[in-house]
Amino acid sequence: MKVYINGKFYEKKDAKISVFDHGFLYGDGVFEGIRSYNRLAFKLKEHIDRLFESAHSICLEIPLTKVQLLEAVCDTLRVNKLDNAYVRLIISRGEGDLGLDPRKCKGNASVVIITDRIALYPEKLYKEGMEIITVPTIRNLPEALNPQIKSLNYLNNILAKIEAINCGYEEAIMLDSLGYVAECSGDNIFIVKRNELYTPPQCMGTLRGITRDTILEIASKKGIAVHEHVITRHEVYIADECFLTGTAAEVIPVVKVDGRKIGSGSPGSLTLRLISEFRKSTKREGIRY
Ligand code: PXG
Repeated sequence: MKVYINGKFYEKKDAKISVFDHGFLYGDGVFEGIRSYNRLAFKLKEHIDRLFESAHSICLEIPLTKVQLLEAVCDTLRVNKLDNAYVRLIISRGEGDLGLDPRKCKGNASVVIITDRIALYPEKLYKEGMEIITVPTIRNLPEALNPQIKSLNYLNNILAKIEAINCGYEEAIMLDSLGYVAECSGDNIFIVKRNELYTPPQCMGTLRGITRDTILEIASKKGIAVHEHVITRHEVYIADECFLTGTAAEVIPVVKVDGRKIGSGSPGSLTLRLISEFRKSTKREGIRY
């Protein structure tokens, strides 16, 4: 597997970044997780737009244009001869000194593109649904570190993941500072009640997920009502269906939350329909490479 670093390809063992890079020292940088299906990079433009927004928000100048970055992602996929892949696109502040001051980072930000084979949850979980729990760590306050910024500092999410794993679960519901359901450690959350969809609004400490947006798009095309509305844990417990969305997990049903069975206790019919529609869209949409 070859890794792209600042315009050059390196073998995995030689793909290295300085320990003085502020991405390593402080998590000072931004990233995206992208997938490709049958040589179509799914929603690549949307991921690159979000990356530029994250970078702009932290005053980080990406040393490539959007078109150049899109080409670099496609080149990396081609060089690695990957038809189906997971892509990690990382922009870090670059090499500086041991202080916080980003002005000390001489030269450009570092651009890294790593590709890998797709790591999915086992297919069984998509058929039978997963069990998740609410964890004590709340999502970052938007006023402090806005979850819209996909920064390299993911400790907030990692703490939630650790708390879920310590309790024997793979994914965690994170609440916002008011106690409403925000999202999961690496996924957005949806519930279904009376055949209508509900998902927390993005202003409440929730990342505007690209998979979430794809589900909203599919729902509107199919005439399914969607409410971007605050959700309480109680509303999750009494929902007819629940599912999570994310580039890594795609769309995955949830059948138990905090020990409460959701709906019938197996993946709901609307969830299964949306999984099927989502998979169809990954087959026809994207940037060909
Ligand atoms: N919320 C958070 C906090 C995320 O990190 C999503 C929602 C879903 O967004 P997209 O745009 O992918 O639909 C994410 C996704 C992982 C992993 O291993 C997930 C993400 C980043 C890194 C790793 O599951 N982000």
